[in-house]
Amino acid sequence: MWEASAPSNIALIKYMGKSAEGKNVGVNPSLSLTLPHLRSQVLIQEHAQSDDTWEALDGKMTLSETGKEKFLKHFSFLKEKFGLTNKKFIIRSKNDFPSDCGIASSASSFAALTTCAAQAFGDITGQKISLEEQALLSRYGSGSSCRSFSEGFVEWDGNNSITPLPSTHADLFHQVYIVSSSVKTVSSSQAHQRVATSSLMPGRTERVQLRMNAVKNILKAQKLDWENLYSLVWAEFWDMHALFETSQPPFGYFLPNSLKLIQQARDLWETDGDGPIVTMDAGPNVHFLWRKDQLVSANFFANRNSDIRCFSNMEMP
Ligand code: 2P0
Repeated sequence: MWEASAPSNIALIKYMGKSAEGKNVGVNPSLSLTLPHLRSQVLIQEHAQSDDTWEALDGKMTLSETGKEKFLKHFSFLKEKFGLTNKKFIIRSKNDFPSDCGIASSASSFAALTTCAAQAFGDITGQKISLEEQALLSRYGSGSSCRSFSEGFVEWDGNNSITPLPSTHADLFHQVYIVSSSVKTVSSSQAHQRVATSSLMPGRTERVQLRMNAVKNILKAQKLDWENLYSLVWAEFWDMHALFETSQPPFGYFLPNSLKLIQQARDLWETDGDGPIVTMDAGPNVHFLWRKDQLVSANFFANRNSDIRCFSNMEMP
């Protein structure tokens, strides 16, 4: 039996839109921060049945039929890479955070599946593959998962280059507020396709490239330009959500509490000249990043919103 776990990540520069060649090649580069406190775990065991099967590791987690199919398809792809199509396995998985909570778990779960399969198949065949190769293979299962193979900030060019970015600024508090845990009416995979119809798609790559260069410069500088980082990450998540709302037909994820949280952060910036980095994925939940010296503000913010479920790497009230 083989076991592995992998972290999730939150994109500051978003992977949104795939190139026509398929294989989860992003139309633009992206940049994320790894979230070691939000993890998926996978167990793999050979079995005598005629097919690979999936079941929940804790007996509780549910996966939609499409989700299960996508997971098992990636597993088959990995077996093929190692020449192991004749063997059948049972795969058990779970997220360390509740699976019903609306935090996209595809990054951590596909990274954990690829890591675990690489260990298992490496032991069976003697073919050991590097972390870089594992990240590349994971991308075929789910694009964002390729950024979960290193700590800290990670840049993905959208294709075959995944680069950890050395930075002294990655030690941050993270909070994600679960505004809704309902299944999204437009999945991330559908969003990737639908944004191709947006009138704002022309020029998107150029806008991302400018923000990417600016964010990378901030992350590598000795002194952290937090305010500019906030502005760039703010512009980027609104840019992505504007793509959604200008697609044909338009779609969107904002709920009243998403706006309430965002507004509170904006108020903090306006009154104090300081506040958290704010971002959202393709969903209504809101992510905040705080510097370690903002502990008091971060706690105050959490207390004020204690009616909304929150996951964090800080002790929550
Ligand atoms: C990201 N998202 O960069 C962006 C921002 C959501 C919003 O990557 O189809 O689940 O599996 O390659 O990785 C979510 O898309 O898409 C995502 P697939 P994935 O994190």
